[in-house]
Amino acid sequence: MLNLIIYGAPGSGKGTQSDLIIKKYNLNHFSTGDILRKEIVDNTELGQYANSFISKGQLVPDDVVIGMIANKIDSLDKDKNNGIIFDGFPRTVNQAVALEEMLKVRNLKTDLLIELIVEEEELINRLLLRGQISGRSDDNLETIKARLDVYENQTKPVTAYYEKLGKYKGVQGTGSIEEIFERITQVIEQTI
Ligand code: B4P
Repeated sequence: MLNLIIYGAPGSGKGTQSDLIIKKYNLNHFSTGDILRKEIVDNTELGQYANSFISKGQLVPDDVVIGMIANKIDSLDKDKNNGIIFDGFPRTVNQAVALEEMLKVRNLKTDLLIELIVEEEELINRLLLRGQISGRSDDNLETIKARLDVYENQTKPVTAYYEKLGKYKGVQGTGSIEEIFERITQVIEQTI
């Protein structure tokens, strides 16, 4: 069993690398961003509520995303669970504390947080490029800058939390997708 957090700034490639990691290690993929976007597309009440934050580059309130992740964990078939990738969660220290607690009471734990390290100019370029095709309400320059501010102020402290737990590993997130995946694989192999 391998429970992994893939962490990084907006556009650092969390979703991109998660797709490769889940295939190689046969893991469940819990992406709070994907779950919220599905709610937005389905125009549910939760989707409308979430979009009022996402379109401004703000975080969706902790209680909403924490509840979503708890439901996902409880929906797993325990006998067939090889592990989970948490992608884009936790994004605040509050979420990190809640995640560790909800795993503990279910006799589970996180093994590793992998940060994808990418400089700001590259992040902005990637997200603007994606914005040309994604149709996402948050891939425009103004919202990208707001997301990067939120990341600096609210999400960054999550790394110190996992450093203290001895579970933090940083990986350079620039280069080809395959090169980055190779770096991530090396870190995972040192852990399992
Ligand atoms: P997310 O869906 O998590 O969005 P992201 O940070 O933009 O994505 P990611 O880092 O996965 O980037 P990707 O691989 O796609 O969240 C969106 C919003 O939802 C948040 O801003 C927030 O409002 C809300 N939300 C989500 N989780 C939440 C939580 N826990 N709490 C509160 N609110 C929450 O890559 C980006 C682009 O780069 C892609 O176009 C990709 O093709 C490209 N790319 C990837 N790797 C590359 C490489 N090596 N070289 C060049 N380009 C690359």
